[in-house]
Amino acid sequence: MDIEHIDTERVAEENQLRLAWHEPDLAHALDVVGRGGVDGRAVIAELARFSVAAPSWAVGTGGTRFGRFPIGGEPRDTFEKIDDIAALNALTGANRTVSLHVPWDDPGLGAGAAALRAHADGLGIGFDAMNSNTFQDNPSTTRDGALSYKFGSLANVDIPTREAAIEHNGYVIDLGVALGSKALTVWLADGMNHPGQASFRGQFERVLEGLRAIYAHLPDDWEMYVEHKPYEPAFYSSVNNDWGSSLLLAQGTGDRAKCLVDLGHHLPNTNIEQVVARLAMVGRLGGFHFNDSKYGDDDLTVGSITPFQLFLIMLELLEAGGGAMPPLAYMIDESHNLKDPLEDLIQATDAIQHALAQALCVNRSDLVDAQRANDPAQAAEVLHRGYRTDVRPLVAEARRRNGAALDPLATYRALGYRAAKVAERGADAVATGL
Ligand code: RM4
Ligand code: MN
Ligand code: MN
Repeated sequence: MDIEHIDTERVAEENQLRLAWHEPDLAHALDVVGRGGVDGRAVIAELARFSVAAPSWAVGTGGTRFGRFPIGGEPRDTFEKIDDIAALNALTGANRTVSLHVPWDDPGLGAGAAALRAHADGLGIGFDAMNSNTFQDNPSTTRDGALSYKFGSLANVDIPTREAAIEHNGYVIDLGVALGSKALTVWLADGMNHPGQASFRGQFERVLEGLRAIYAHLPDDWEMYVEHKPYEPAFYSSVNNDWGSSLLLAQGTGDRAKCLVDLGHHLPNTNIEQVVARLAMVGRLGGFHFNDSKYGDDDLTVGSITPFQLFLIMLELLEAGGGAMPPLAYMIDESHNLKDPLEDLIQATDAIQHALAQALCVNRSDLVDAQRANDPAQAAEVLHRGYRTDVRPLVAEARRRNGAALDPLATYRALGYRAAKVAERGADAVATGL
């Protein structure tokens, strides 16, 4: 496959330079995990199988309300965003799908969607969950500015506004069908900034009613995910504020309505691995957004702040999937304010693969034995044996088997992708999105 500016042959050449030390490192890693009773080849196979979607809005630089510092060469349209994601996937072998946010990335129904799908197909990229946007006013979602989401979308007391929000979600589903997607993610900004502004109960009931109307539009083989978040942009209360509310909404909507866990959408110190276990236990875990956070919805690089927590979350996901990653809609949801967005996505994917590898290196039957023996010290030993394993050669090998790079960041830099894109797209090209 010919991927513009990331030539698979060049990737192979770069790999060749590293094989002399990769091979002995890999042999050693397989020995080490084997001594712990873990089949290293099965770990590599599961790593090679796993893929996480890249969001269309993350290939441009992010920013805060204080400023944005674009790096140049950003994709100018959705087609170029897919080009960047194909380049990312050529390096990682683990980002085989894109998750679109509409209307930021709206190809239009009919010919537009068909052309985008053909472009993505040609690059080996599929379409993961679709994201709707009723948290901003856009002409295409507000009947050309005739109404506004300032006071909410599905929770709004104004009936035409609620209807427009439902209609927009229906449109996003239709678009997704044309692209080959199988799921809709609904994240709402609805809530309150001021006590007394609205009725907690009324808002929740209206959101539930709206979700049911959207669900009625869902094809039989589709799922819908509701994504909770405690605050921002609503700073007093959010309608879908935590996993309890999210579960109520999913259960009240229908069997194929599930919850989405975003790692940055929890109040400080929340036990996220327990949230994952609970939702999986009742069959309502459907989507997953990776990032990391120090304070709130910081959208920092996966694994950069709380790597041990990420490892524990991976263990719960593996538990839910019977030793393999369960078939959820996985996506990276980060904002790249300082790094080159593609470099951050490479590092995020790498961090996910490392945490998964560490979790796969936990000897699960030893853990169960320690739990049955009421032996927390031994349980900790078993966990640490997995967590402290140097899994780098296993991850690199999984990538190599997918035809991707042993060292994706160094290879990205060696291939000069960003410089080529600055030359092609311009030093002032800025992507759409947040
Ligand atoms: C939200 C949430 C959603 C994402 C938007 C842009 O905080 O994480 O998943 O679509 O941001
Ligand atoms: Mn998210
Ligand atoms: Mn978020």
